[in-house]
Amino acid sequence: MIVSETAEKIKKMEIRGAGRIARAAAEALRDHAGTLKSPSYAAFRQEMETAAATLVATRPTAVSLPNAVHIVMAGLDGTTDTEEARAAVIGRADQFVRSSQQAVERIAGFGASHIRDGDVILTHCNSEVALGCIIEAHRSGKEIEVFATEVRPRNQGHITIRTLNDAGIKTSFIVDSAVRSFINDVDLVIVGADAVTVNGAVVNKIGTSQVAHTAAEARVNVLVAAETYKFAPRTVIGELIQIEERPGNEVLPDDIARSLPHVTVRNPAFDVTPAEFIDLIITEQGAIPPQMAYIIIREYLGWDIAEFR
Ligand code: RUB
Repeated sequence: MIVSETAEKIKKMEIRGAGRIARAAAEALRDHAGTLKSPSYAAFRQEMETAAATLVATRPTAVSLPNAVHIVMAGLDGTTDTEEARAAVIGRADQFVRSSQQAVERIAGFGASHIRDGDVILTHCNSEVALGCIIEAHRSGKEIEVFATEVRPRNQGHITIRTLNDAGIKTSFIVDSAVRSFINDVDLVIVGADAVTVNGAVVNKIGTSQVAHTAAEARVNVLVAAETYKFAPRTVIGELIQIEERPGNEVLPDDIARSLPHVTVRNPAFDVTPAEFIDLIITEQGAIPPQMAYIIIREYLGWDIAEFR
């Protein structure tokens, strides 16, 4: 797919979920590198950088996106030969997509081991990795049930319940505000992440922090399923994760909003759950307490602090 098309699809949320966004961006860069007919290495690099910037600008919260772009674009370094750079970018993109898919599978295995026979699990939004854990637990023969939230305003819960239904998992579909009413029926919360900060805070779909807070009050464990490329290296130098605010008409139709001149619709797409409300973050490198997020950034993302200058 061409870069502008992928960027548009990510913006419009036709491609959504942090992992899928990252893979789509890597593939778009790979395809772009494959088709460019740049007259020189400098021109090739310039065109790749423009494409990378277009992709990164689509959705600001999912750190998987700049991380994936960074990993792929590193193929441009260490050479001034266009064909070498092209091959490196294509190779890195393919490798990223492969390892991302493997990470989802590994996390499913680790996550499933934290789910006991008979557990009732609550999930919020539509996370490929969180669902992977739930489906793997079911596949391995555990009798489980799921509560899935609706996820206003974009209703990602509808995708979640279809996936759970197709897997044959008994599911209760609830509105977001019903979480506290049902939390005492729940044994475990599992959600995904758009970003994990150095202090172990998890940025995920709006409402996740409410769910986690409710779970903490009810002494229900909260697991976050997140590949290591969702950890945010720049938080090491104190950068904050930008929370995307989407158009108000996702929440309230324009004609109604126009008739209410004193009302402003606020529509943040994500929120921040502090580490204290999270019991474990399950990565493809194993399950860690959120306080160990720094280790993942240092050891597994392996980014050099010098890169941030
Ligand atoms: C999706 C969302 C998901 C994370 C993780 O938000 O918050 O929980 O992205 O998803 P949106 P995954 O629908 O606005 O993109 O595990 O699939 O990467």
